[in-house]
Amino acid sequence: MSYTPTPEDRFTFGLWTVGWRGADPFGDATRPALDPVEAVHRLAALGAHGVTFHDDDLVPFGSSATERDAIIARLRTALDATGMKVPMATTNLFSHPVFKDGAFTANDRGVRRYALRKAMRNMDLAAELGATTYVAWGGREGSESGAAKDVRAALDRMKEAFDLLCEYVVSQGYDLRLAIEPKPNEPRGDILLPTIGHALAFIDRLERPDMVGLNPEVGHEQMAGLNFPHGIAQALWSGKLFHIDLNGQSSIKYDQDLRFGAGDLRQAFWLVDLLESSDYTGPRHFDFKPPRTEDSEGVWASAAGNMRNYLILKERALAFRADPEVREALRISGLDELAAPTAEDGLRSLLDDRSSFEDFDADTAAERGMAFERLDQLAMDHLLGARG
Ligand SMILES: [Mn+2]
Repeated sequence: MSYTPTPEDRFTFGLWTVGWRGADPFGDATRPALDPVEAVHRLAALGAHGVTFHDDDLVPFGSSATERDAIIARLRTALDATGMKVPMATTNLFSHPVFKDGAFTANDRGVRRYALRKAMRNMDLAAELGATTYVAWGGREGSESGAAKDVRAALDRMKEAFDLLCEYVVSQGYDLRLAIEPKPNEPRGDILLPTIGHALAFIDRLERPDMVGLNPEVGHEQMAGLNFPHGIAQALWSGKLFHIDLNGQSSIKYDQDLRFGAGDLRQAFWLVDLLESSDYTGPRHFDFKPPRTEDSEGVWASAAGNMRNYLILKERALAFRADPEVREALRISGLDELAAPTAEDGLRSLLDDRSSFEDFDADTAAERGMAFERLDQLAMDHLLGARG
């Protein structure tokens, strides 16, 4: 199998990823600014399918209408020349100091109204460029201290914001769905809708829940110590995996945004195994940061590594599932049993079945070894290339 990506693999990158200049809380930028047009050409040459952007990645905050039009025209030319797509766009509601207390849930009502208008303005551009997913990451929707935020009121305002954004999409006739990106903390001490589970519960309370789903990010769930493939499985089960942010994270610490496959390699393997066996057909979107140690060429090596690692893991996951010994091990471990309903004949039949309880021999059932270790070692052998 070739590890060379093609547009059919649907790999996409945020302009802010390869364009990250390496400024962090302790140090200045280590790389020059990257022209979004160059990013489009370089990513296309590497085999990517498209790019995504925050409004301010493309059009610097405060640009005039004339400047904005010229920038968009240049991008469109680059997209046309390369065949690159824009499947998703999002809003920067966190960089400008006006958003220091959040955007949709800022205590200041004027900031909330401005944030909604800023999002809607970029939705116009997203729709114009053919995007079908609009991501909402509420990086500053949260607090550092208890009394600073009435969380129930803030959730009312968050619901109001999503209801208004959905109404706007419908009123404009756009083919756009919204995708919430959960994150537990950073840059705020604690962020609202911190995990996939919190966001799923929130979506159920919206006026148009069918229009809103998730854009989970690998590192964000792992920052909370959670199992990312489990979260993605629940998002899929709920019909809410609208988009996905792939990257790498090593355990519970600051948001590392390593290239995909770096960090927790085993979770990356199970994630690819899950995505490739699911009905998810959306982009494989990378939201990573090339470390600030890299020069401009190192950025492209880092970008290419994301796609290469995905394709290697895809090959290994497919080989794992196709291996007859694995299939037998899965059967022995009871995976086919788990797929069968527990009481297909209903409650009455369960209650009437003495073998289910009165005559059930718990001690004998307890003797069954699950053989998960042998199964997992087969997966490890496939992952590490130690098989076949
Ligand atoms: Mn991140």
